[in-house]
Amino acid sequence: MAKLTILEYPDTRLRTKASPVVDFDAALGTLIGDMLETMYAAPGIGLAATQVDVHQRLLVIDVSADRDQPLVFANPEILAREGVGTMEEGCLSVPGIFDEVDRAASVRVRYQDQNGTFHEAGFEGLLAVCLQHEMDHLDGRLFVDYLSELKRERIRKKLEKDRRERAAHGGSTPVAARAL
Ligand code: GNR
Ligand code: NI
Repeated sequence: MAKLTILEYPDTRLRTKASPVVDFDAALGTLIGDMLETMYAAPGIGLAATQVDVHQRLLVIDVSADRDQPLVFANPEILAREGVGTMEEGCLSVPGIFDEVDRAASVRVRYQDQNGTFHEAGFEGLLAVCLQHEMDHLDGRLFVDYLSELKRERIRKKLEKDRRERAAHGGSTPVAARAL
């Protein structure tokens, strides 16, 4: 297993629209293992392939308290949405920034597992929010896109400054490692 590098806003590679997963082979299994390792190490509750510069429609999630219930979604599609709810979101690609986003409260999703088998299931709560957040990544969207232009510009400037300081002082601008 290997920990992968997570792209950070405003890296334009995060804007890539991912292509469907077509090969459900050993290499996909390796990528999934590496994405899970990267997500757990971060730590995060989800990770989309886009964030590690792999532009396939693949994402992993684990919202369990014990971090022992990994979920894998390939080629996910939302069949139906219900209700709306607001949650404070964060993103490993927008480190240290948290803000409220409105999303569907529950979603019905069709997806494939790592063997290519199709599934259909309903999700709600944090899992539904995380799924929508990750599926946005696969279409090149970030949670900051739902904020005002003013907030987005402030965030971009802060992250560019953080990045410059990290480069200058060899690496440690503290980033809130809370909850996520
Ligand atoms: O770790 C994460 N936490 C989180 C919290 C609220 C809403 C969405 C998320 S996803 C995020 C990890 C990440 O950036 N996935 O793309
Ligand atoms: Ni994210």
